[in-house]
Amino acid sequence: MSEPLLITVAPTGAETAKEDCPQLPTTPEEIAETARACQAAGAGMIHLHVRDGDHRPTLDLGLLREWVAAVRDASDLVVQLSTGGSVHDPLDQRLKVLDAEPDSCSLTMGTTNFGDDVFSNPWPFVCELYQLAQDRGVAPEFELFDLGQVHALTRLLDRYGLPAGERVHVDLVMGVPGGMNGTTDALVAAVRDLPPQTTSWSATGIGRSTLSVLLASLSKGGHLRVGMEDVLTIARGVPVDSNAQLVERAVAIGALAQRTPMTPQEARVLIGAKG
Ligand code: KMH
Ligand code: ZN
Repeated sequence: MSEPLLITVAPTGAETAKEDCPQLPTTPEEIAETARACQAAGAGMIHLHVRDGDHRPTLDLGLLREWVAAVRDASDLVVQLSTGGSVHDPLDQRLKVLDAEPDSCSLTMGTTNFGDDVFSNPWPFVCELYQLAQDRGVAPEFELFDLGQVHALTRLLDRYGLPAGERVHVDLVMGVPGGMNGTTDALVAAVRDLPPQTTSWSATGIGRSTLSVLLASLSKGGHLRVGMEDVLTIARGVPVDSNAQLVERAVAIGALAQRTPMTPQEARVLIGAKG
């Protein structure tokens, strides 16, 4: 029997402006409705970036807590907070994200050119954030933007051991201008080199690489991340209506590969989240 399919939805991100994309969920009410609709469509986990009252990215602890509570009220989704934030967020504030007590946190394994910007993840920061997640019992999702970061994950696990929940869940973020290509060949190379401690992995392709990465991941037995953080069109020149539309498409393509969406509870077990 085929393994159930984890679909993570990344609904907002930190890099798209509300005025450029009014359907982007940027308020607690919109994120609650998004969580409800995406769970109904087949998502098991949500990767959250929080926005302030002006729809701008923020790491304000009060707002982080409010968004986590809004998602928990509206759904059973595993709540993963981004510790990547926006390319402009300072490292010390990114460490404080864990104070909002998410089930999971993203943890990027190295610095990446990010279009014209730099997504900064120096090694000492990565180590500090990882040990904090271990201490707090928060399940990390290791985000890998290039092959060097696959190697860095091996180093991290060898030096500091397993996460608190003893599961190693990886997300390959492909097609960022500055990171690895969003191609089948790049995905195969990254999966081949994942450390042996890896227990599950998903992949997402940014922009026009979204479908090729989705299909490559399914063909290698991986899981999926979809959402408006990563892609804003459903077909060339056609804007996405809602995050649920992207989840529904992932469910439909997953069904062709004989994969059934995981429930949030199954997702919790898969990644080693508490509760
Ligand atoms: N916004 C990107 C610079 C994460 O969430 O951990 C970083 C990002 C990764 O989205
Ligand atoms: Zn993110």
